[in-house]
Amino acid sequence: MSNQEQERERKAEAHTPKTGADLLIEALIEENVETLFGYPGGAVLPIFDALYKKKHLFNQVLARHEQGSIHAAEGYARISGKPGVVISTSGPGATNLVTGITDAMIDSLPLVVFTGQVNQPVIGTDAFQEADIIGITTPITKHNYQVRKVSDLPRVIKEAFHIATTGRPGPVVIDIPKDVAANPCQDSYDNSFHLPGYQPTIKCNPLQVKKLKEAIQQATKPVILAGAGVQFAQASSELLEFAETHQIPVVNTLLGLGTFPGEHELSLGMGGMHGTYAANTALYDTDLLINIGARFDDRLTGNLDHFAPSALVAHIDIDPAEIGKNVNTHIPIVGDAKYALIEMKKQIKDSPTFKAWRDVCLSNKKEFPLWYNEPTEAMIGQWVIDKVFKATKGEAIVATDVGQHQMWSAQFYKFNKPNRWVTSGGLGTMGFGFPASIGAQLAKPNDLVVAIVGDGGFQMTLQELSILQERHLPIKIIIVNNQALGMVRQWQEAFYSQRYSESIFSIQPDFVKLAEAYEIKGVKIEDPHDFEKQLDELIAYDGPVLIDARVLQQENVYPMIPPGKGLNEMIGVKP
Ligand SMILES: Cc1ncc(C[n+]2csc(CCOP(=O)(O)OP(=O)(O)O)c2C)c(N)n1
Ligand SMILES: [Mg+2]
Repeated sequence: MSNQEQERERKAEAHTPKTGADLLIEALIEENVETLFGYPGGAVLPIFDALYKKKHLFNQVLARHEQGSIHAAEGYARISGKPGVVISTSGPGATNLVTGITDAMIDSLPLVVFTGQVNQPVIGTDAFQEADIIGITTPITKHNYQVRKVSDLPRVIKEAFHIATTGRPGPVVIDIPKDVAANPCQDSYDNSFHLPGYQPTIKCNPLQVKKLKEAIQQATKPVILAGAGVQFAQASSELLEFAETHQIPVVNTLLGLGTFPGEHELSLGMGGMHGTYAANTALYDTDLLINIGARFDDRLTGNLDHFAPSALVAHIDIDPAEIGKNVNTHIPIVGDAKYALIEMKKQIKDSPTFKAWRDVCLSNKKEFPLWYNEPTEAMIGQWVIDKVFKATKGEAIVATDVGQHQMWSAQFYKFNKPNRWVTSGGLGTMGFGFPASIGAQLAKPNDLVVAIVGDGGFQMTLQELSILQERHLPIKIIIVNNQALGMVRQWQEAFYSQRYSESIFSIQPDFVKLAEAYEIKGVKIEDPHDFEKQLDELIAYDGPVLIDARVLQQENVYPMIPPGKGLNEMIGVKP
């Protein structure tokens, strides 16, 4: 904005009274919000107008669909550790956010979502673009508000940021009727609020840690299960120290990947349905399972009757509702993972060595590694991911969509650091990966971001290609293109007698032309040698790239715990 323009706006501002919308913008500035994912519409016109006057203070991103906005906000939150902020209009704008809000809720991502609402006098009359977003989002938010008085705005916004980012993070919706945003507002954004009913426990009870200490001293086969809670608590270095000091093997959950270095000797890799043999066998045989910040999702546990059947279970979680929800827990430790690990360090100075057990785990890891058959003619997904891992030296931020390519990414991209992995774990939301990569790149503009997507899921949100050129985001998109809904096809092959009901694409867009339509470099690669030859250059390319990597349709994700089976019933462990 030129000085002249600024002066003109300053004068205009001095003559117009402050509104609810102005206060909202003031609040965003006070909360240090830099990046905003918004999409305008009738009910939020006052908010977008207030934003216009302060637009130089924000990095505003106009996705092409509200689902794109919210997944981008999730990717941003996951990588930056800061809340993702979304503004949408009422009715269809708000309902387009529902999948992303649910996704953020189950994966514990902090979001503050502002939805416009119709004017208060017509609420409840089926007014134009009215939707009961409070009713709709009540089960899928950590908390939600409808602001009925402009003087409530400061408190509500302050509480919302606090609730979204503390304790177990999650999405908070603030529904703002148009008249509340447009009304004059005398208040300013102050910092006081009072939430006696919301006091997350950060510091765990040392007596519970003492119980864990005693359990470790009795154990012969301990295992650590590390989930996303370790990342949220920024406790990776404490986890590493704990595991190394006591030489306890570590299994990661899907969302916990990177919280413990994937290439560390003590890492057994991912556990669960498509986890490693070493991880699942350790979870099955252990006599002391130490869960740090994971929620015992059914894709991890498999059949609960076969989950850690002889183990004493300790569970550290900031959300007490998670403890004992799925798995009977003997030592509950409620609190922040970093605090708990520091407390453990204070209390557990020495422990027996678990050398014999550790050697069993490490020999399983060596003897039953993840595998694939080296391609000769056609590429396969696992191989593509392995090559991307090597070409990016394991340093990229990787966002994936949902399906086979996601599981292969989790298996073959070894994350050695936290804050590098963006995936939809709990909800398994197709269409998540590509917009989430945009949020990740905005959070870390100087880092290499790779979006690994399926040909199916990419088609759900590919309209966000517009943002890449517009914002100069050099994301490398790799479509693992099996011309199928691969994961569905795999299940139909294995469990539905190869009846491929609606899982194979008979036509697809020309993805290269599509990239070009958005002024992005696009390449289609079918031959493994070409892929190897071109990959380094494409990764190093100074700008966005879309790679349509054609892979064998019949390839399946192994190993696998078949549905309904237990950790000890894996198939496809060896070629
Ligand atoms: C929104 C949504 N709809 C349906 C599904 C069910 N589903 C899970 S994986 C999958 C196939 C994904 O296909 P693609 O994106 O091509 O990835 P691939 O498995 O082939 O790697 C489907 C349909 C889902 N997870 N999310
Ligand atoms: Mg596919």
